[in-house]
Amino acid sequence: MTGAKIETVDPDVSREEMDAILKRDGCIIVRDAIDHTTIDALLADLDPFLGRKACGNGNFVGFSTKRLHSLFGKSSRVQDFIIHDDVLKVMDLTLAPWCDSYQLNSNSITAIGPDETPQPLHRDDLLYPLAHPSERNACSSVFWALTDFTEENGATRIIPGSHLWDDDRVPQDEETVGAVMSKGSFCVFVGGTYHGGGRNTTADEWRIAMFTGFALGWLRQEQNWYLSVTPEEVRAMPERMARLLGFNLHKPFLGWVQDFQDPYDVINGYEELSSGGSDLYAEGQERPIPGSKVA
Ligand SMILES: O=C(O)CCC(=O)C(=O)O
Ligand SMILES: [Fe+2]
Repeated sequence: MTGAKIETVDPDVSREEMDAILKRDGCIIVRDAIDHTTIDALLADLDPFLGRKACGNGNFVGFSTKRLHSLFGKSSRVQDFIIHDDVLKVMDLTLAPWCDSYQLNSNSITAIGPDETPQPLHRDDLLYPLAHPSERNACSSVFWALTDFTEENGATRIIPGSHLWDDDRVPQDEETVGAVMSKGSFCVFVGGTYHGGGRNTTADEWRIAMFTGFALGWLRQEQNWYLSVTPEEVRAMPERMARLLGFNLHKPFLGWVQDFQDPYDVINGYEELSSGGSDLYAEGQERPIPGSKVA
């Protein structure tokens, strides 16, 4: 330990205070942001899948850790943790300054079981060829505590301030701090922050997290949502959720379909062909203007 700590704030913390902490530390814990009833309902939906899921078999994915993916088809509660106001407030601060719209990068359950060894320390923005420190944050990671996170059961280890380090500095275990937090809280860190899953020294406790990663809207997403969710599932979602998955047009014209249509309109049944296209965002327009119908 170096004396560094991870700041814990209440959900009603001001944007200014949160921004200052994130800029300085690269990480923050938001305490008690979701109620236990919602968590227990999610865990009940996922329990059969987690029960039969095998543990990982590798240094990075662990040997006593279960990872569950494609959660949208497994529980209707998943979106409550993604389009959560407090989570989006952090993304507005850490990603919105560098894109028109940010997007969901990855979503999974990480359940660290008894006897797990620590995960190697890493930066989640290793997905992208970035030099550090980078003025533009590429991605931000959210870990929802679906159980209490303790020093003993594998709370994520984070090095506050390491988002400001250059690429030569090697992170040391002694520099990490455990993201100790109560069930219903979440920790967030920006992409350049060194971290890793913690050691679980308990005899019988599973530390269960929902990982929810976000990235700038102009980057390739870590998970390919277009093949992970069905069109029916997308149509049943709130618009914000569908757009975060990538059924969205990033200004000025990234990701269009057919004749410059917004993917959100197309997945919802817009089929007309345009007569040749027009500027997607005319001056003063909040939404793209789809091509006009061929007569
Ligand atoms: O489960 C954790 O606490 C951290 C996992 C992680 O950082 C990862 O898999 O990238
Ligand atoms: Fe990670």
